[in-house]
Amino acid sequence: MWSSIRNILNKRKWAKWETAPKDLVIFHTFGKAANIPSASPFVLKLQTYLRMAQIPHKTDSKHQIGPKGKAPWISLNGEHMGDSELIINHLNEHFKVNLNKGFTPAQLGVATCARVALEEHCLWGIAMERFIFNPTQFPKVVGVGPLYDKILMTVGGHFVSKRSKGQGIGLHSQQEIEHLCIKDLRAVSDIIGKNDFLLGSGPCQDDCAIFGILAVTLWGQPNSPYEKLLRDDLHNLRDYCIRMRDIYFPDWEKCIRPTSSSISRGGANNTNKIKAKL
Ligand SMILES: N[C@@H](CCC(=O)N[C@@H](CS)C(=O)NCC(=O)O)C(=O)O
Repeated sequence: MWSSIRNILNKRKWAKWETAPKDLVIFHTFGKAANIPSASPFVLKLQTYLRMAQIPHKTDSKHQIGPKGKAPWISLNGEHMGDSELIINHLNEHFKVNLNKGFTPAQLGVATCARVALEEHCLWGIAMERFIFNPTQFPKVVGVGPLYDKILMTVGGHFVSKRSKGQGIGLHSQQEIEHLCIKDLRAVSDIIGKNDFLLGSGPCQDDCAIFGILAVTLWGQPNSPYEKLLRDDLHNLRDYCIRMRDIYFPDWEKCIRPTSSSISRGGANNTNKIKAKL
């Protein structure tokens, strides 16, 4: 019932996107965060994919929540679509993109498993850290004002608590959850090893998703055990984030929301200096 009403209201609200130029992707997303273009790993994933695939797009942060009740979503040639992975599959077909050339099915299988471990499992540890275990930090990343922060943390905390229990991970203790999620991050660190990218010296499609989660862990999760792990221990993951950022976001500073408390990380294409600062 509610979803039918929502669909009718949305159709009216989104009518303006139906007249966008042909083949221009309208990328609907949350606003910029401090230190990172988006605090949402799925938004950052899709934003990275659009850049990797060089697909023409325009960003809209007015209509943030899409047809599946989540961000990111896109409008393309009069159609609206949600879910980062389904969107990527659709754009691959529509624009004849293949970012997986040169990899074997076995390698791509590993990439899928790494992506799913981070997006569908580790993500819950990250969300619980943000909204439940350490809720004073997340407003510093996304916060735009005390009232908004309060609503976000109250509503977000309610949903994360409920959904993480539905997923299963939310039934564990904080210590158990951290143990499980750190295990995921260590597994991805082992897969990347000394590679520049997930599967080797060149990127594959799933690098956008891996970057989405890892970048949020490193730059969007202050004072969390996961941030600490990447900064102090899993240096190949930290360096991977810096590498992806420098390659695909040479305009990173323009993509983030400036705040007085932003961590100084130097300019883009400045990997060594940045490494020294991290
Ligand atoms: N599977 C979806 C997940 C998207 C998602 O969970 N987005 C979150 C932000 S990180 C969201 O919009 N949450 C709002 C809500 O659940 O109400 C995708 O890949 O796009």
